[in-house]
Amino acid sequence: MRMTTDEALDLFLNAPLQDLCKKANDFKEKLHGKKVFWVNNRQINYTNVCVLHCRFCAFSKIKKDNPEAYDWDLPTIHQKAKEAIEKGARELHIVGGLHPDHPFEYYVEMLSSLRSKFQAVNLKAFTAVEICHFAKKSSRTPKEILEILKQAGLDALPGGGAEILVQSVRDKICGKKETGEEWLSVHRAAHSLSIPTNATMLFGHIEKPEDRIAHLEMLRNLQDEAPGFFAFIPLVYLPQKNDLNRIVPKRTSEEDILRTVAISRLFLDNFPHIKAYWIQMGIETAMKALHAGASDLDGTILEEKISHAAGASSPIGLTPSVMQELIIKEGLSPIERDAKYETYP
Ligand code: V47
Ligand code: SF4
Repeated sequence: MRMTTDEALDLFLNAPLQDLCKKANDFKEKLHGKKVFWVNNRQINYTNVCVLHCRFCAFSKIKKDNPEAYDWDLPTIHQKAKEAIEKGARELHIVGGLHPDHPFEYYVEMLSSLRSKFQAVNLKAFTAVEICHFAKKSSRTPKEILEILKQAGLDALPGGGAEILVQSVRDKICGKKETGEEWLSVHRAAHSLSIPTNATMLFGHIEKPEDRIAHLEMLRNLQDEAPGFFAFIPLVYLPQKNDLNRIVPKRTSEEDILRTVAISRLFLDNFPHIKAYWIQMGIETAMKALHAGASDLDGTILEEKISHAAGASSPIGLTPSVMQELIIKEGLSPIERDAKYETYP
């Protein structure tokens, strides 16, 4: 019998931490044994100029003339891609702010020019929120946008922008963003076009445990209805330099992070992977998460701006050998993958 939301809430709140983590680890081992998946990748956060101002976000700048605002041109993006590919990158994770000026054609050119120069690398690009922004700007539907981007070389959508899908909470932390329903409908459309996607949840701010479980339920339902999610990534709210800092000035505890990873693994029984995003959790906690249900460590990353703007203290990137050594030290087996979970011996 499948876990109900009441059971999930009860386990999350009341199970002893060790028991909860063991249960989640047993389930993870049923799916993947001792394997831990990782990717040689680079994040390219192409601009921080954004028409929105989500309260938790320390990365975005509304004004283009803010001295900290940037907007990389295509040669800069190509240079960053080239550097990563020379280091063996199999995935470019490309996301940015919602720039007010660029036409949709600019993003099509971004992907098609990358694809024509670098045929083998996977392009995991643009959150559902960016897809909706392009749709509004070009008077197209999100599905039409996805079709064009797929044609231009898009391989997968990252899971950002989900925040908390429960609308009452979403309204309080990012009221101007697409609704939770709209976020889900972009991923539904992507799956219908055979574009695989990920899903995130930003937690550890004003949301209640019930909101987290409701968020997981929406994802589980969508995966039943229109499968296509590879990984779920619980994103740890980081409190620095954002507008939520006055209300939530501290990062949540390690126990809360591990409980959230574990309950996600158990509840999302139709998701292949739970990711321990070491950039936000920190390496030590990410290693513990590998024994609490997580089967993926994301990647080498090389450069990251969103979490580091909000106070992430992790290094900017890890080399592939350090990544593998970390996994082996935990008694687990590193498996290199790409954005589509093709694996490499
Ligand atoms: O969408 C913004 C979040 C996301 C903060 O799909 C914050 O493989 C914490 O989505 N504290 C971007 N989080 C990161 C993301 C992601 C990361 C790794 C892998 C994948 C994947 C996706 O970061 C944003 C937003 O939800 N974010 N501000 C903050 N203060
Ligand atoms: Fe813009 Fe994304 Fe930051 Fe929101 S989270 S302000 S959409 S960059």
